[in-house]
Amino acid sequence: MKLVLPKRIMRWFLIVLIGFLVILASHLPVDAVKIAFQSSRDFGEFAFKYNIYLMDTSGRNLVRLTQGPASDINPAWSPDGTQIAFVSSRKGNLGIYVMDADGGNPINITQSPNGGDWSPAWSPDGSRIVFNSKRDGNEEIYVMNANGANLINLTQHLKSDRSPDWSPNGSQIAFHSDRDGDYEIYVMNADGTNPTQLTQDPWASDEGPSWSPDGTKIAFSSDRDGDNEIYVMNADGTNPIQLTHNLWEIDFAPDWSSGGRKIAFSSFNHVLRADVYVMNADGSNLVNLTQNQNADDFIASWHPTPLAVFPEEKLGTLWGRIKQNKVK
Ligand SMILES: [Ca+2]
Ligand SMILES: [Ca+2]
Ligand SMILES: [Ca+2]
Ligand SMILES: [Ca+2]
Repeated sequence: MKLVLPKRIMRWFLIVLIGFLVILASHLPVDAVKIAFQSSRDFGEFAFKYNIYLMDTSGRNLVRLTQGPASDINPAWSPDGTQIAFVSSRKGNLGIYVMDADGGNPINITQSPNGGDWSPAWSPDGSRIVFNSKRDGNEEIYVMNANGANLINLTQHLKSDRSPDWSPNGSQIAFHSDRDGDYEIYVMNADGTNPTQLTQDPWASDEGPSWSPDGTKIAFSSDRDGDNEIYVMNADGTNPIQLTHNLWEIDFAPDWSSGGRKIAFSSFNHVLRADVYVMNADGSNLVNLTQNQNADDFIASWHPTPLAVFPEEKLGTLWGRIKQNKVK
């Protein structure tokens, strides 16, 4: 009889503990399992043409999302993971397009006769797309509604302003510019005001900023030690840390996982063939996901939500039902 009470308490303790852990787990950030990227594998060596592909974060289950003779590049997931913005030459010059996550329904949303549109990124609420373009003679950062309306030049600076990335809280846009003579990372308010220089590295090209999902850090690439590597710094520019040490490889274009635990990036190896890599956010556990020596695979965009849109996954089915408003 003496042991009954402790056993019962033990059982309730375990139930409460398991319940607590389940609730905790459901609130932990989760990394999505899909990465979009551009690949030259359909066009042969040195064609410098690309299609957009999808793969698992294991590097498996490749799916081609675009086809045709034009180049499709620079994929960028919408924040809800249902669409991908990209750049295509299918109308002659480079314009911004948006397609469904399965590659369907591509729509051309910029139609500048000068083209030169590049590097789209979404606002965190999905309502706007920021990109850079040299349509007016020099590279500027432009913002527009996600359907292409209300185009605004945010930078209006004679130097090259490129590679915008919207902060997760929506208030700022990071980009790189050579306005001090060489490329540095800058942030500005989302309306283009108050541009602020974050890196101060003369001679080095600091490029391709990517905000961490919690908004506290910015990853970027730099050749400040003589060879292009991935770095991460606080969002105010302090405490830069070198994450990669891949001598003779050009590491660039970092993109954080949805949960913030990993960073995908692109790397040209010593024979200038590109692959997509993933590492932990501290630089450990580096993995080559594409491992394709016959083609260039680069510009990774990590799916932004843990709910994948793909029917082979149970969560994907749930997401599909949410999309169709069948789950209220
Ligand atoms: Ca400019
Ligand atoms: Ca610099
Ligand atoms: Ca390197
Ligand atoms: Ca490759």
